[in-house]
Amino acid sequence: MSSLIQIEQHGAVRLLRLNRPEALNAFTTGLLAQLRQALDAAADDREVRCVVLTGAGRGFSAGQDLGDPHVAPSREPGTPPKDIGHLLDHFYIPLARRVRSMPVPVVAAVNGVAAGAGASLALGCDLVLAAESASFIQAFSKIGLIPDCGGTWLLPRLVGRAKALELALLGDKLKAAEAQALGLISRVLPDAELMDAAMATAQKLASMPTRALVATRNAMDEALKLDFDTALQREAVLQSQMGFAYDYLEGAAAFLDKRKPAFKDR
Ligand code: T3D
Repeated sequence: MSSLIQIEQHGAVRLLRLNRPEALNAFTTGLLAQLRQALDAAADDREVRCVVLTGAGRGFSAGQDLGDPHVAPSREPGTPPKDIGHLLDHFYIPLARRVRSMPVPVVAAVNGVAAGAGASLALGCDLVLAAESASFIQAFSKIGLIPDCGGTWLLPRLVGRAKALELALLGDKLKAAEAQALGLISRVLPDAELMDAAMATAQKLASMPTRALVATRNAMDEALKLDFDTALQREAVLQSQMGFAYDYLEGAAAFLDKRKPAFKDR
């Protein structure tokens, strides 16, 4: 594998860094394929208990690479337009599903601009930390597209319909602090502290009961589609599963023994 994704292992934390800094980590099909492979590998590796996603250079990701020959519209008169729906079917949909179904928590460390599908990728992660100088841009409308890679699902759920539509229709740059104030992301840090904070958060998550953390994410996503009573019943089913798992026995025993728990379920 060439190095469009830089991969580092820090204890139980897998750090994945998008690595096309010369184009603000815009997604080519090659980068998308390597990111998917790297996420699959992290999901399959039982030693990995948290994944951190970040970008090399001054950007997180500028979204789809608009010059990628697989998707760039031809300028030759009479050439039929390409069906960019295939790009979604083969790359963005599997990627968005992969992030959302990871068997471990995923932390986005947004180091700079996150535009278009780059913003959707970050916002689809479980926790989103951003540098003060980072920004989020729903760039799609500016080029005649709609939010993708989960954007239409994520935005209204994160900030409500009115603000989601304002962001998506106008496509204005949202600074990290504004994104936090809206509830779009969880935390903003001074630029120099972003990676240390993201890695410390990831190490903390990695030491926690992974199966319960992932079940919490899944239950919350599912509950958005359920009425209150059905959500209560779903909680009971999941809690019953958690109750039979090693981590609950360990967590409760460690509390009573006044010692640090050693969780291992995944
Ligand atoms: O097929 C499909 O398109 C379907 C899928 C769609 C999913 C999407 O993500 S659609 C949205 C695509 N993204 C954009 O429209 C964003 C385009 N980029 C920008 O608007 C700006 O670059 C930013 C606001 C993100 C950052 O601005 P700035 O001034 O900080 O940087 P810059 O100078 O514009 O960019 C730096 C370099 O990155 C530059 O290259 P150069 O001139 O130094 O050689 C620029 O061309 C390149 N770059 C930035 N974004 C992209 C890109 N190259 C290709 N594609 C990009 N998206």
